[in-house]
Amino acid sequence: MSKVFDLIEKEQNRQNTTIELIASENFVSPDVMRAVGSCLTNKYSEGYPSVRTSGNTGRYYGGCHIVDEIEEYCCDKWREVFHTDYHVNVQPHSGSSANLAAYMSVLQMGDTILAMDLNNGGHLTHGSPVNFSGKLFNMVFYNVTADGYIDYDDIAAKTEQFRPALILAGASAYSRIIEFDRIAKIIADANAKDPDYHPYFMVDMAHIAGLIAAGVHPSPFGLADIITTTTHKTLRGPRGGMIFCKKELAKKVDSAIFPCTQGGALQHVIAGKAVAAEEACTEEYRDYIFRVRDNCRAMCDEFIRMGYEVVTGGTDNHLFLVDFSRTHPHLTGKAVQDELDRHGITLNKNCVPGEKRSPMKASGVRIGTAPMTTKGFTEEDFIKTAHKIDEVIRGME
Ligand code: DSN
Repeated sequence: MSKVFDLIEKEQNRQNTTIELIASENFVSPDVMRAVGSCLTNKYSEGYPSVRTSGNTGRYYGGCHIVDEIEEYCCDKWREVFHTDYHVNVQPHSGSSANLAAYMSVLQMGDTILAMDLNNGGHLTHGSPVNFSGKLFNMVFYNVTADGYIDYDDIAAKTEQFRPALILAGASAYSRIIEFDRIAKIIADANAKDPDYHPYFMVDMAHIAGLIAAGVHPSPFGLADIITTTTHKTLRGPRGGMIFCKKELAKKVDSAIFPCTQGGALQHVIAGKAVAAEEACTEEYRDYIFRVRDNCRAMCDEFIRMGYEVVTGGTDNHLFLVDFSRTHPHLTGKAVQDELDRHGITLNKNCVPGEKRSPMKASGVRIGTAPMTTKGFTEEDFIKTAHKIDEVIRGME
C-alpha cells in the first residue's frame, strides 16, 4: 500500500474518533467527496464559461463544454442558496484567494482598508502585517467595545478620520450578529456628507455563510458591493472560496481571479461546490443550521454556568470564545489546545480582545459546533463535552 493511503487511513481514523470543535471545519457529504475526487481534476479550464463572454469562447483550452455547464450550474445554485441576483465567481481556490482578488478588483496598491484586527476576531487576510493584505494595502482597524462587541461608533469615526477606499466586515472569531445595515448606513452618511466619497463595502461572510443561507443571521446581499466566503465552514462544502458582487463589478472581479491572481480553475472542486449548493437548498440543511446555533448556545451557557468567561457573554452563531485571561491567568490557549488534543478533543487557541500574549500562545480558545452537529451531536452531547473540557482544564491546574 502506498504510504499516502496509509496516512489517509490514519487521518480518517483520527476524524472518526475525536470530538471536532474547530469552528472553521466541517464534514462534507459522500457526494461532495465523490465530486472532488472525480475525473474533473484532469481538466484544464482557464477562463470562464462562454455564456459569460457573450457567446465567445471564454476558455483557453478545448473540450470545456461539459465543465462550462458544471460551472454555470454551480453559480446558479449558489445564487439560489442566497436568494440573490448578484454576480458570482466560484473559482477562488480558497478564502485567501477570494479576498486577494476582491481587493485587486476595486483597489490600487496602498489604498486604505478599514477592517477588524486579527486580535479582536478578524481574519489573517484582513490586514495582518505578515499577510499580503497588510503588506499591499494601508490597513486601519476598528475596535471592539470593552465587552467584545464590534464598536460601530468607532467604524464611523475611523471612516471619517481615514476615508478608507474599502470598509470590510467579517470575522473568524466573533460570536455575535454583525449589523451589516449599520455599516451600510455609516457609508451612506459619509457619502451624504461628501458626495465625492464612495468607499466600497465588502463583507467576508466565511464563517457565517451557512447561517445567512438559513436565515439565522442577517444577510449582506443588497447592502455590500462585494461578498467573499469560503465553502468549507458552515456551508459544509469542499475546501475553497467564492466571490459575489454587484453586477456592475462582475468584469473586474472575474479578471481579478483569472488572469490576475489565479490560473486554471479547479473543476473537481467547483463540482463539489455545486453539490454543496444543492444540499444547502434543502430543508434538512436549514434544520441543521438551526441545530448548530442552538447547540452552540447550550454549550456556551454551560461554560458560563461553570464559571468560565465567554467573550461578549454569549453567542448568536456557531462559535464562541472562552477567555482564560482573568479566570485562569496562568493558562494559555495553546496549553489547553495541546492538552485537549491528548484527550481526543480538537479545537484551536485564539487571541481574545485586549490580548497580551502572541497568537502562537494566546489567552483563549475558540469553540464551534458545526462539525459535531453534522455528526449528530445533540445539546446534551455538547453539554457533556463542556464538562469533559472543564475536567481536563481542572486537571491542568
Ligand atoms: N483560518 C480560518 C479560521 O479558522 O477562521 C479563516 O480565517
